[in-house]
Amino acid sequence: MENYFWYVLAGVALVLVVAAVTIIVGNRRALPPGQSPAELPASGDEPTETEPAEPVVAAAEQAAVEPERPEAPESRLARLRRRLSASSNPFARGLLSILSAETLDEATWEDLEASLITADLGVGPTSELIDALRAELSIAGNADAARAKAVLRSELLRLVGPDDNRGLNLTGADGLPGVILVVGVNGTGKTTTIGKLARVLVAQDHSLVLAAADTFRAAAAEQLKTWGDRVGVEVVRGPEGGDPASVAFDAVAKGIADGVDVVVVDTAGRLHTKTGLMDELGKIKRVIERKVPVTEVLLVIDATTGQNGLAQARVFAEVVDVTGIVLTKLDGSAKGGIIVPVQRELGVPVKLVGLGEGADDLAPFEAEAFVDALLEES
Ligand SMILES: Nc1nc2c(ncn2[C@@H]2O[C@H](COP(=O)(O)OP(=O)(O)OP(=O)(O)O)[C@@H](O)[C@H]2O)c(=O)[nH]1
Ligand SMILES: [Mg+2]
Repeated sequence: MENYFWYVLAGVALVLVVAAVTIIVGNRRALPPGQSPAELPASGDEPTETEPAEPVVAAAEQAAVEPERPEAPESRLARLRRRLSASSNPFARGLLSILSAETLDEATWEDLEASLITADLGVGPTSELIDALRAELSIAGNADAARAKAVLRSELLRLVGPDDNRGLNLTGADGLPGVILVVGVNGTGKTTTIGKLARVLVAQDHSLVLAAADTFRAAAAEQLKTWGDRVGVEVVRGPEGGDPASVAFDAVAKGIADGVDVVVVDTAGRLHTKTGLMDELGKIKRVIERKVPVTEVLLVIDATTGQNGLAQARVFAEVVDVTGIVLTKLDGSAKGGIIVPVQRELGVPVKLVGLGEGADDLAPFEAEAFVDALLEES
């Protein structure tokens, strides 16, 4: 009998131990989805194997000291494409509205016309596009969505033009550096574009020097220096209020002495209507050319400024012989159509587009990729 009592007691104790272990293990596993044990409030428990506290801190520290590397081209292009697609770009939405219209009546065509004009495609290109679409689609209608889209694609491509000449002229003659002069009105994104471009060129193993020929504000040179430091590129600067042409000259002299591939010259933003400042820009170019030819003059235009961008383009082109256009702030802009008239106005191609404020938000402009991104329904 006494033995029987001890058996029962041992059995009860065993059951209690098993129950306690089950509850403890169960509690550890039953975390809400996505929450790791380390995210729970500290309870004095010993760290479990999955405790990620140390590695996370280490990774954060590493990110802070690691020198920056430009984003790989593939993921950059995919991300930039998303910024142009209809879900985030009003210009694309306007274009796609024609494909989803139930009938192609007068009202539909008028709506499309209005949205293209709003997108700054310009009156001439807008009527060309609408006439071509009407001619192609009025017989079959847009019942065949794939065909309607193909027509829209080819007409847009025709307006935007081929990609023959969109590369940057980086190569100077006789082993001398190529020189890129960057110009435009205030705040269009010149300095930011140079910073982004420097990253691209460094990633392509080009050696370069940047020239802070915006001497109006000390902050302008600082801004360029910050970009240069991020990718280990030297920035030549002068005293605040000094002669911008002499900074450009010094930078080019340094570029020649160091045997770099490219010198990129940042200039102060200036209104195209200020004759004195426009003359100064002409002087900067002439002074550089005492040393080496300027191989590329990039005019930076803010896509959101619309038709005023055309007036700017005209005047800058007269003064410095623009060879390529950078269209910035295309991200989320309803004004992407400006690409067409600005190219027509100057007779020079858009070579780069800015699609955000991030360090890698700059892309070479490619007509097919641009049109496809606009027509991509996501
Ligand atoms: N969303 C967007 N913002 C941009 C883009 N490019 C430049 N910016 C922003 O535009 C603002 C002006 O850029 P800056 O590079 O300083 O312009 P800037 O032409 O050098 O200006 P000034 O030297 O004063 O004439 C900054 O806030 C940039 O981050 C772009 O492609 N997209
Ligand atoms: Mg600037």
